Amino acid sequence: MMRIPESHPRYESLVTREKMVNAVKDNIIVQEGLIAHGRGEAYDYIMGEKTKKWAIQAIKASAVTLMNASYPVISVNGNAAALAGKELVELSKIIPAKLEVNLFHRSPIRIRKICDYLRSMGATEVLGEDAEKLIEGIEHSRSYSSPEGIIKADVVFVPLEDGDRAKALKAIGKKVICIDLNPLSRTAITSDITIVDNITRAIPLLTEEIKKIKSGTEKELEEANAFATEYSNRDVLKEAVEGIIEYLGEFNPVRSDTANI
Ligand code: PTJ
Repeated sequence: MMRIPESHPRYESLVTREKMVNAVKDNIIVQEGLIAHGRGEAYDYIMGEKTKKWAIQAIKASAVTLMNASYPVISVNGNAAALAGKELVELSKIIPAKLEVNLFHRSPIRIRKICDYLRSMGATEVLGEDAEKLIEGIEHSRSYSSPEGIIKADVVFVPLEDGDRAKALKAIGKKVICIDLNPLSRTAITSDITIVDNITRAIPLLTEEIKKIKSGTEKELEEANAFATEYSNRDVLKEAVEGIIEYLGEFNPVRSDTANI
């Protein structure tokens, strides 16, 4: 493994890349996942690599929606597992929600590897190896779902998704929450709530928000519920795009402090 000096201005990004490459070797991520990660990095770059106000709003709405769900399921793919496996396990316990491994580039080996990986991170139950039911309207491997998982869910959390499943899930009556750094994606637009942020930052914040609501007062819970009821995904996505434009508008090539190196 390459040694990355901590003094490198892009240390975190380089360490994450190494982690992703190793996850490919371990059969957790597919090579295409590295390309997807690159797209994510590019979007993160043009929003300053920080959690912005549009993501905070989406996290607030997601927290109470997941808490109120009667059968919430977290769908985990290779990238999500490699980037935030441990944090997703913690989130599933806090809500509580089922974890289901659901892959676009599906293979029995990868399903098993990712289930094992999540168990090694502390998950007691991981669905996905038992997937058999097909979700209507999806013509690829993501259609496979566990009869005890996504099929039964009322709310499905799909961090880092690849497009048309959000639409198919909504068509069969599910509420869909996603994380996607790309506010222009079909998943982002179709979902009920889209957290436009890096999964590595968003999941711990979501867990914290749920803990906060759970330990808060009745009045705070009512306010959180009202916030989620009023929530408009389209408005928040619009804010995200406007926020990116504003951030880029501040860039000045002669002032290095405005660059994001
Ligand atoms: O493990 P598999 O087989 O299920 O495959 C997983 C990938 C990610 C390869 C598959 O779902 C895929 O091809 O996804 P897409 O269509 O490339 O979409 C992934 C989306 O996630 C893109 O819109 C990226 O901008 C976004 N993204 C990438 N990295 C991050 C991210 N969003 C949040 N945090 C990230 N770190």
